[in-house]
Amino acid sequence: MATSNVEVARLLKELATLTELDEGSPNAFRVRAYQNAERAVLTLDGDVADRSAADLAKVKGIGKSIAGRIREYLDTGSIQRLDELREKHPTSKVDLMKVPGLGPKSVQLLQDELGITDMEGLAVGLEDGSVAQLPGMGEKTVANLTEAITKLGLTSKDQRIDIADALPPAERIVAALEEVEGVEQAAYAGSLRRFRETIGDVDVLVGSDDPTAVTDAFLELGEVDRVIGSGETKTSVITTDGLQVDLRIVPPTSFGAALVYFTGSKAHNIRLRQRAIDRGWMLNEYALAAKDGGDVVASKTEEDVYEALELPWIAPEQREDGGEIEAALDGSAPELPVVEDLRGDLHDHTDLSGDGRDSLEDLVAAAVDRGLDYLAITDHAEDLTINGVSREQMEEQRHALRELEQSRGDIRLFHGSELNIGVDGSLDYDDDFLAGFDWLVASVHSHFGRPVDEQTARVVAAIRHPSVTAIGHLTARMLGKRPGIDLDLEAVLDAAAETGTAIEINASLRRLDAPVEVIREGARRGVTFVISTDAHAVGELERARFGVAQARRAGLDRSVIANTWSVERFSDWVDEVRRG
Ligand code: DGT
Ligand code: CA
Ligand code: CA
Ligand code: ZN
Repeated sequence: MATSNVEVARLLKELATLTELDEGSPNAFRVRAYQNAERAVLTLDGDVADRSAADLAKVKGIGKSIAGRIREYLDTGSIQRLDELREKHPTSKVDLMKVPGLGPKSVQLLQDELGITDMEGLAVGLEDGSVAQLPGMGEKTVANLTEAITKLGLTSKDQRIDIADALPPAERIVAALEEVEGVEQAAYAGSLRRFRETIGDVDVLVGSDDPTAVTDAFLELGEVDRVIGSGETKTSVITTDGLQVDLRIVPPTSFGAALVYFTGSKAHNIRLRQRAIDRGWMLNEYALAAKDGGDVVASKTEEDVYEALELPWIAPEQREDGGEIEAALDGSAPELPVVEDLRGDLHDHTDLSGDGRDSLEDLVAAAVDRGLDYLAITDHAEDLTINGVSREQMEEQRHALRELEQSRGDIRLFHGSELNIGVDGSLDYDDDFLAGFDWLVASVHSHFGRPVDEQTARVVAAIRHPSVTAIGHLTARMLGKRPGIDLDLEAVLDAAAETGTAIEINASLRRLDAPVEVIREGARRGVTFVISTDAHAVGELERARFGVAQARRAGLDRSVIANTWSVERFSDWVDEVRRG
């Protein structure tokens, strides 16, 4: 994607957030308009910079006034409205909105009544009881807020960033560094490579014999906002997104050893170092070598280092000293999935529901391009007020889908829907109509705050429905924004195992749902999983790899992931699940 598209999308997102704060509502028309425009820019073909304001206003999702603001940025380098909003609402206030339970109205109230504009102020106000005195802040709310800021680690001193905000800039930086002359290898390491949900800082590693050239190129990247420190082989910066990036440059021959070292985790590294010591060697970021800087045993690739330590290469997502070394040694390690194992995608939206961007034809063509053998189309069912699809539209789509499948002949299509699990466990349409679909994902999209027994009952009811084949984003969490619903996981997972209804691993970086611990427990209980992109646009099919990484972090064996199966096996299994 063109750099300017990424930049413009980022500014539109900031405008949406600041407007939400300014207008006191996440549903304000202007907030929605900026959000729609952000999506439109991210999925736009070609460079925004090549389009006039009038052309931009013709793009679906971009209105005339926003088109003007985009052009203003492209022509002048700034947007006056954005500067005004930034002035009025400092970043620390925006951070406050990330605390679950605090919306734009209450953030404004905190400022107006108590002068609280940042996380530290909130922590103090919660402790001294002044927050509890505010209208609408009952004892319960205060307790929830206190728990939320502790749980999310959202204190001003120890800010961690959601993986969704860290991964795209890290990938852009690595891609840019790979283009620099003399760079032989480049990768991100650290917690990001281990695929943790939150990231302290991004560690980038480069193998090159010309560290000066690499450092210069790094500092010239558009994303670098300020430099914290820069030496010959180590440089730390803060990006324009507020992300800390540590760059290390090592000789290409040391790249494998350095990648092991900086991927961590510390606990995993300690175990490796012990195995080195046991063999009379030492292990550092340059090599596995004889003691006192003697002969190098291994250093060029990670595989070499692990092999010398008499271990198979261990997947980065597993490196937490959570039993992965023992499993590797006794041969009980799972066979982890890779993205090429996925032969189908089972949760995909077209432009038939209001929030999908691309047509059925385009989505199917893109799935074929990705080498998929099967695809389920699952537009939102009628009960989702904003985006739901009526029966008639569903029937028309089914007809179009069957014709497309026939005429193409190169992919198997399943006609499905994403149903809404009502607060009482009821589903959209009626049972007869539901029986007419090939594949049904049922998901929680509302009533997130109910007590655990109600949430468990509604989800178990959906699992037990004969036509439902998978549960979408099980906990409905939004990382950093909204905790998952309270569920009795044992009851839910046992019901899924018993009925065969699959639990989805939703690949959106904002969701990564089911969470890792839930996947692990589900696997122990015999649950079948699917890895789904929940794509709302062609470009989002690509995020399958994040769902795979989530499964790898959970140590899930690929044999229990239904969309790694051949279409024949998958289809037989669906029939079985639906027969009960
Ligand atoms: P983060 O940034 O807090 O999300 O977590 P990490 O794991 O990325 O930690 P970070 O950035 O401090 O360091 C990156 C990796 O470098 C870490 O996973 C292991 C390695 N590392 C850092 N400091 C040490 C150390 O003192 N000893 C050893 N053995 N390894 C270290
Ligand atoms: Ca790090
Ligand atoms: Ca670091
Ligand atoms: Zn969906």
